[in-house]
Amino acid sequence: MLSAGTAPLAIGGDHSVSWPLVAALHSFRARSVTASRELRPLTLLHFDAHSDLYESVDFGLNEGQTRQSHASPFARILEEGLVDSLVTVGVRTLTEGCRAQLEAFGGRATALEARNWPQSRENVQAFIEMKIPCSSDVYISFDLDVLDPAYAPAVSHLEPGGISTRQALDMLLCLGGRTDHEGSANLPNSNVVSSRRRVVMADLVEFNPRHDLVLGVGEPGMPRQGLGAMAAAKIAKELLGLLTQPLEAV
Ligand SMILES: [Mn+2]
Repeated sequence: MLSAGTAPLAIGGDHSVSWPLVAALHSFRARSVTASRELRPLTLLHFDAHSDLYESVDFGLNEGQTRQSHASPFARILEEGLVDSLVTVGVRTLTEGCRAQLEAFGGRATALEARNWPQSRENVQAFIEMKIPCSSDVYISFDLDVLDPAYAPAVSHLEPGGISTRQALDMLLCLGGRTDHEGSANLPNSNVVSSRRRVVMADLVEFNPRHDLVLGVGEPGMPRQGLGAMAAAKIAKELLGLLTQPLEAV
């Protein structure tokens, strides 16, 4: 898909999928370097209740410590230098070990905790301006559990105290230079972003329909809608709206 010039959105799976996806993007970018064309910096914008930075985890499955799971993708991505920087937002589970990992990666990794979420659109924009260089290519990794369970209970690791769907959308819209309206999936914005941050690939992960709250049960003729499924669909639509820029165009 990358070779065909499209900017892919990966949907589904747990967070372990992000490591191979980012590795694929890194390898594609490395092949596209020419003498006359330098790579733009690559920033990974990571929405998540968790930092997913564990060096390794023992899940108690008689497999011992594993370094390849949904708890560790961003440790591997940083170790392998697959991105220039990692910006994690909405996190609210930073253990001492995770904070130590963040520090170990130095200035390449930063985290915006949910409790410090900017309280206005202007401050969200200011955060993006500060953390993501204007000339950046951006990979967005969106773990649905960044949203508070009140908005998206359809995840495996429920973590209260999260951000709202509105707050997540505001950051996506600010990233795309759109603060006026939504529905950007219907409005190709290639002219808007050509000299700005360019979202080149994204994933939306950790949706678990078995934990969803289904609305409309028992109402004859009414469609049954999952609360978390609706939130995921909205996020997917806005991610698609950001992925409209052909990769060849700089
Ligand atoms: Mn998570």
